[in-house]
Amino acid sequence: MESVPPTGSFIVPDWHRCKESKEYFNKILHKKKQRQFGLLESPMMPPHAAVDTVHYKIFISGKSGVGKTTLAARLAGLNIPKMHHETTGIQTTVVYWPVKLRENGRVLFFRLQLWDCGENALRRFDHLLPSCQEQVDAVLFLFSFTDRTSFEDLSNQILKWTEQSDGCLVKVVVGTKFDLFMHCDVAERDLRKFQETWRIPVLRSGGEVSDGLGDVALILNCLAENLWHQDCVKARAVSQHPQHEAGALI
Ligand SMILES: Nc1nc2c(ncn2[C@@H]2O[C@H](COP(=O)(O)OP(=O)(O)OP(=O)(O)O)[C@@H](O)[C@H]2O)c(=O)[nH]1
Ligand SMILES: [Mg+2]
Repeated sequence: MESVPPTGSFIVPDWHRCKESKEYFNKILHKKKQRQFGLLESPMMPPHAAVDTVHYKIFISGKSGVGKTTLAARLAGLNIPKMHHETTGIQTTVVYWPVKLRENGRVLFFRLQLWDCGENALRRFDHLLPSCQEQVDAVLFLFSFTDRTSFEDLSNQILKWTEQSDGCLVKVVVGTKFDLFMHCDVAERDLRKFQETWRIPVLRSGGEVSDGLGDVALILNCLAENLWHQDCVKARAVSQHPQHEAGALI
């Protein structure tokens, strides 16, 4: 298993709090909230400060009601649903996130396309899962702090996705409803044990959106960092075995 890089190995953590990042973050903000970009839109920098954009597809996995749609809305700066309305098919949401690479100080825009599919729809219609799996770069595995069965099912979910992938899949676990601590059903020691076994980052989400970008930075930076690491590993493999790549193209 390829080890997960410690936080901050590849990208500058908390960069959104630095003054010099303002000109980049201003491009994804509108009235202090994340801007929504249409299909053909993207953040525009002036020509002298042009920035490359890297594209990724992220699938959000987890049982019905765990908070997939809520998390997608939170990450994109959209209104968070108060009620549970089952997602009846696939819903995609695009999030742009500027990142500064540690290695060379280069800035990149990460374009994360979040794929959220209602769990019941996924069971009902067989054609949905293959579309979600096609060329997916990362999976966010959700469990709810208020539902122990969702936590206990994580291992199955992770194994299933690992079998389907060719070894190149970023995996991040997010515990939702962390704000409902009175009803917490998953202890810290369970999380520690899980992390020791799986070596997958475990993040927390929940509560009112209060800290602007700070609320989502941890999850978006973690995704960006692991996606970048995965790309570096892939690039290294190609440079060490160029004949494999050439063979694949024939
Ligand atoms: N308090 C709290 N409520 C949450 C949180 N995340 C989700 N919820 C609530 O949980 C309910 C279900 O959330 P959804 O995001 O609709 O669930 P889902 O995983 O998309 O469900 P399906 O579309 O049926 O698969 C909603 O009422 C949300 O408001 C959270 O972090 N904290
Ligand atoms: Mg949903």
